[in-house]
Amino acid sequence: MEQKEATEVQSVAMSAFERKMEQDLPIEPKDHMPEGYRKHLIRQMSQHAHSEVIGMQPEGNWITRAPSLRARQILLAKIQDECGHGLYLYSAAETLGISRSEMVEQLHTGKAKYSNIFNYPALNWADVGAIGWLVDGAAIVNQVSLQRTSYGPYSRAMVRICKEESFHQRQGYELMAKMMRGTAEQREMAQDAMNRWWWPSLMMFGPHDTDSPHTGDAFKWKIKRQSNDELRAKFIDKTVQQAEVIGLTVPDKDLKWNEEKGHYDHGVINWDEFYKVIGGNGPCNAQRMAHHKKTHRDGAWVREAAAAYMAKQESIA
Ligand code: BYC
Repeated sequence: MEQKEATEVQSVAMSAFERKMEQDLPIEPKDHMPEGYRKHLIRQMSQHAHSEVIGMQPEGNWITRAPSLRARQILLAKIQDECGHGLYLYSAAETLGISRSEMVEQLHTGKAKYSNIFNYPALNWADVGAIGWLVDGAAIVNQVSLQRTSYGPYSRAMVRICKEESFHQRQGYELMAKMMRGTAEQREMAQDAMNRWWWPSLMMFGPHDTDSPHTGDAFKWKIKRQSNDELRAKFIDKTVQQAEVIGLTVPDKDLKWNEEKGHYDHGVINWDEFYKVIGGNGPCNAQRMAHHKKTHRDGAWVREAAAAYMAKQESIA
């Protein structure tokens, strides 16, 4: 009898989830949800949070070397935003029943990934522009789409993140435009940065749809609203025009407008490089993880102090 009742409760809860899905209503933390949906979100959201936090490293190197006070203030504000994005996303993921320390543990043991793009070095000041313009530009195309993702806390985090991300993209584009108006050497630096960041930025959207194992479930559960290839095409279309305006050349000899599709066709993406990088063997993987682990260890006293303070407040109340 008890077993029968439990099964009935379960099936009513499941149909409530399905009804919400059908009606395009957000799924909230206390709603019943299939285990696969919960796991899928934890994987994606924690990886998204890790990307925001690890993503501070390549640009962080340039705070003390920014060429003017204005540039330094802008870069500092941008990097602080990225940290905030990581925090919103960790908090949103925690509503699914995983703790922040478990997520960090998964990052440190290699179980959780972070975006391929942050395993490349930022070699000079033009790279700061390329990161803002191309990396944040790619991220925003993906994140605008995720504003309509089915999980309420994730979708709401995206709305706020997108507002900040558009400022990031513009600061990067402004920096690149300024360099393109500068000396021959500066123009060369900007083009070189574009050449190095273009292809890894295209990889940020993930493998082609035909090779993307999670896309099927992601569409079924309305976690993704547009596919990896659709979003990549959107990014290419708008970025090629922006490059032309400031005189940069897209490093792809096969790039060609396809009238029929209404999109650019692009050259072959080096997926061997992508899998090598996300498998832990990119140019900076070891450095990024070592830095994160050290900083996490060094910050242990802050977490302990915050926990002790909270315990004290609770004992007073
Ligand atoms: N990098 O089936 P697929 C930022 C993995 S940060 C690494 O297509 P899915 C910023 C994928 O995880 C913003 N791994 O997966 C911060 C899966 O492996 P697992 C970062 C990747 O989830 C600081 C396997 O490949 N944005 O803006 O359906 C400074 C198969 O892929 C990548 C996000 O994180 C990749 N690029 O689609 C500046 C967006 N792509 O998990 C800027 C949120 C794929 O089975 N994430 N993989 O081991 C998403 O939208 C989706 O997860 C993806 C992939 C589109 C990335």
